[in-house]
Amino acid sequence: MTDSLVYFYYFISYNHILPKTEGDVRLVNGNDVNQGRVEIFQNNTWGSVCDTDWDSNDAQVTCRQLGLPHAGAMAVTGGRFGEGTGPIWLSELQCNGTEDALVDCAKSTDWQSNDCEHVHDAGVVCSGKLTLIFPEKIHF
Ligand SMILES: [Ca+2]
Repeated sequence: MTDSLVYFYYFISYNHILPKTEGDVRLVNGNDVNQGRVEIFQNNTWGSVCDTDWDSNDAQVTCRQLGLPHAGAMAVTGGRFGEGTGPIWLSELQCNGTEDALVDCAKSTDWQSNDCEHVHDAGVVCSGKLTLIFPEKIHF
């Protein structure tokens, strides 16, 4: 399949059909389906991840969990994909980059035990294809 077909399949399956389970992740408000604000499903509610300690290892795991290209995954900080409105479930994630899911990563704080604010919502860009990024919305 071409990349766009893969992304289309991802978009349909992950965002609209498959039931949500604890620890699922999704990307919100990106310019393409391979990027966006990271939200994780916990306690039947989608919530954000704080950008404290958010780095490329954490981004790689997010992309791998979604079945998206992860080798050149980039961590996006500072709520650049917009600010969420739900709980801020996770902060200070310490992924080593090889985990299959964000919930498998070590973290310095427990679920929702942080004083983070949505202006610090974390995001990812799951491929190194910089042409997919709209530069007016992301500034590294
Ligand atoms: Ca980290």
